[in-house]
Amino acid sequence: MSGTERVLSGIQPTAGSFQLGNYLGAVRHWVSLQDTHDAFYMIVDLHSITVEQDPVELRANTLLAYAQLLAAGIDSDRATLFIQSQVPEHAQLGWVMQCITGFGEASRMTQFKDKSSRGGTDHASVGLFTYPILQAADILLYQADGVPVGEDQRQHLELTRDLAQRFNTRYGKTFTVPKPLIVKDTAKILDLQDPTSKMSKSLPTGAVFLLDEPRVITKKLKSAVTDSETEVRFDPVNKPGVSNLLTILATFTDRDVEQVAADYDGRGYGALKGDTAEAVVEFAGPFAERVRELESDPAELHRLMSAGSAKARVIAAQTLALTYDQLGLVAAEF
Ligand code: AQP
Repeated sequence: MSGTERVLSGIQPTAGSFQLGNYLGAVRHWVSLQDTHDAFYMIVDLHSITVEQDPVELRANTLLAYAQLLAAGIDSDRATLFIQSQVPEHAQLGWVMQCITGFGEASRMTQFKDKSSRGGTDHASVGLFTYPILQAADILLYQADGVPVGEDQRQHLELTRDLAQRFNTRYGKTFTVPKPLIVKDTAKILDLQDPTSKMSKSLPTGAVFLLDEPRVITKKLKSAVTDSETEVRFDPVNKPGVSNLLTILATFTDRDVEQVAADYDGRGYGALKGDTAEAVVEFAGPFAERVRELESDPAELHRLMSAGSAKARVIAAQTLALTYDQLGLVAAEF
């Protein structure tokens, strides 16, 4: 069902599988949002190339990401599900947005600082630096009213809002200024080996991948870093590792996290880890099976992708034409 408010979100094809955080913090909510909103979801392959990708893997991962979104419950009839690079207006509006962004303003984005520090700022690409500006273009192209954001994306959405307002003030009303969509129970899932940082596809040692074999998932959860105490308590500040496991278990079993914590009173970390692994495997097993089924028909996946991108492009082209016109760029008459 299409509602009146439009939402937009995206995921990078940076690995062969989504990790637990991508699902619990984002994709799971996208599935519910398609019931109440006019939903646009995309595989942001242009964002993924801000760090070097192997072309063969990127192609395979893009197809797999699409299959995973379908397997998770995104309905390509209800939501517009598409590939960013198949809609050239993203890169075109991205350039316009770069031209109205201050260098200092872009320099304040903390995610660039985090991600570039992994390999040293000198080795980071300019694309990684301007990533949030392309993200602004992604959102503004579709005149999205709301963007479901986790804490890590809040600063980028603020930049998007500033850029939309700046453009509208300078050149006349062109863009909808998007609002953050606060989704209830948006969990931030932490790295299992370093529970002070978030779980990430690109940090595989501490990540649980949904398409991993059940025994790998179980092993990773059972060896999650906790602390030297024995008491199971939900306390994200002092017990991030234990609280992370509680969050994962509570979300998969649809229960309140405090209630789950109470169940493990006096039972120790081993029981918590075992049950969390079981709950994740119970979801991941059938999920992986659905993905394999979808993957076995690549022609159908390509057909769905192209249809989604064509649908998205109709709106993107309208917004870009309006933007160019407002800027004073002369339209061709061919
Ligand atoms: N650990 C997490 N907890 C909650 N939400 C998360 N997301 C990612 N990690 C967590 C959310 O997943 C959506 C898609 O993410 P993305 O692929 O576009 O980029 P990302 O945030 O950079 O995800 P990764 O897994 O960490 O990828 P890499 O390693 O490639 O950078 C987003 O909505 C994000 O908030």
